[in-house]
Amino acid sequence: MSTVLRIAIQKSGRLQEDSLKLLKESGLQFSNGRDQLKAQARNFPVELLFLRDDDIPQYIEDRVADVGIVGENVWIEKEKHNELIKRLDFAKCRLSIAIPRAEEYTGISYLKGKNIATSYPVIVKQFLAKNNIEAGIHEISGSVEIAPGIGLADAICDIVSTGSTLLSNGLKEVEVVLQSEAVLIATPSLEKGKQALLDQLLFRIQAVQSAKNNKYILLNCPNEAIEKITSVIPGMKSPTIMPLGRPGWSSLHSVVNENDFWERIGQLKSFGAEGILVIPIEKMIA
Ligand code: PRT
Ligand code: ZN
Repeated sequence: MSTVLRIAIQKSGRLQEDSLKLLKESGLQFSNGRDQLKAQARNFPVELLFLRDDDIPQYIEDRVADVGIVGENVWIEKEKHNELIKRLDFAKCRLSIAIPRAEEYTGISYLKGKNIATSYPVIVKQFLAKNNIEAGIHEISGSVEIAPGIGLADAICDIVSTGSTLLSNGLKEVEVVLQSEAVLIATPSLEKGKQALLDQLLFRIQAVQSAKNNKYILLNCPNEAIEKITSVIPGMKSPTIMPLGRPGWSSLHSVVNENDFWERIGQLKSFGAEGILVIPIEKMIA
């Protein structure tokens, strides 16, 4: 039987769409049957397994799946024998402790002797131990944010993204326990053939991520500005420079990083750049 890499992704929920999108952008083609348990890629030896996110670390430990995509929070909480292979830059959130808004928070010692409701007992326990705090942990599986209001707990530890859930339940965030995003996890020692497939996939994911973080930039500039401009947008090796029809002017093509995009544009304009065009990049391979 030929080697196939089995990738577990969330069946439905916050991770599903972006997980599939990443794999599609990495060139994998699947027939979309949402209700199915498995899907075979048409053009790459990959099989997808659609599972509940909480079950993915266990399936990987049991080697039913080889790799999987879960929130870092789930990966840590489940304490399975899996390795974090790559951070995937989506489903960003934080796991935080929150208390009723009317309470005065006096620092972490406030939590001493309190009862904290959470779906993440392992992570909360580690956090409390690290900070030398003794507190009770009340594990509940959903609707954690209502626990203080119904007298079930003094505080909660739950996922926060915009903070609006806390707000509408009369709570305030007081400690960030963990920053999380979607991660690719895998069995520690994959057999050689599967590892080779994973390496190919990682190479593609890297190309997709680099492309997202960069833009292709074209501009016109007076020839005497070329050196200065090159120093701020050196590109992958060096910019492409072509003479314009107008004497003394050139067209310069390069790559600019998303993070310092606006700062660079400001600099380029001050150096005399004109007619600046910025274009998304689909894949980027260094
Ligand atoms: O059914 P299954 O078990 O597979 O899914 P699930 O319901 O357990 O998980 P799901 O789909 O809700 O979330 C999957 C993963 O997405 C989580 O493990 C996190 O890593 C990540 N993620 C990112 C979030 C959020 N953002 C998020 N906002 N997970 C949950 N929330 C919830 C949070 O629990 C709270 O109720 O949204 C609320 C807070 O959001 P704000 O915007 O009001 O702060
Ligand atoms: Zn879940």
